[in-house]
Amino acid sequence: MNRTILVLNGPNLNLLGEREPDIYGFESLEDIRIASERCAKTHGLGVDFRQTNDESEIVSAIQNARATANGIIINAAAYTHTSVAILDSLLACDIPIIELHLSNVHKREEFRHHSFVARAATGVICGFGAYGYELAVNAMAHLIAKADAS
Ligand code: CA2
Repeated sequence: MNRTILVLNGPNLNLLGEREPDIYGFESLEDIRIASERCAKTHGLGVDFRQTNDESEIVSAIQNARATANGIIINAAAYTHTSVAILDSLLACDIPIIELHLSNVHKREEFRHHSFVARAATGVICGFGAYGYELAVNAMAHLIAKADAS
């Protein structure tokens, strides 16, 4: 059976590589998509990699993932810290969810320390830059294999 991970990226992440490399690194989101797909392939998994600046599109993508994906990796960007709507859609999913951030949000401003997404996540990865996406794909492969075995 084909297994797919939805990798969902929130607002402004389309600017990666263009601004603030000291915080977010030099890789573009396209570089990250390619690395994520390559990593997923080593586990026999597919990736549905998306970015949107629109909160309602994120909610709809999460709702659709209930029928089309085996796990969700989400970097909700600024919506991480504000969106109950995204949290509610994640809570309605019974597939594994990994919260991901490029930066170590706990080392940054106070308002980034709280995450609504974390309440729905199996685990959280932050502070590893673009490499965090590969860490998240590897962790998701483990969670999907565990779910398949049970
Ligand atoms: O560290 C992360 O991955 C964040 O999710 C990134 C968000 C931020 O609001 C979160 O607190 C942590 C911001 C994404 C903005 O991305 C940019 C990339 C390049 C230039 C400007 C913004």
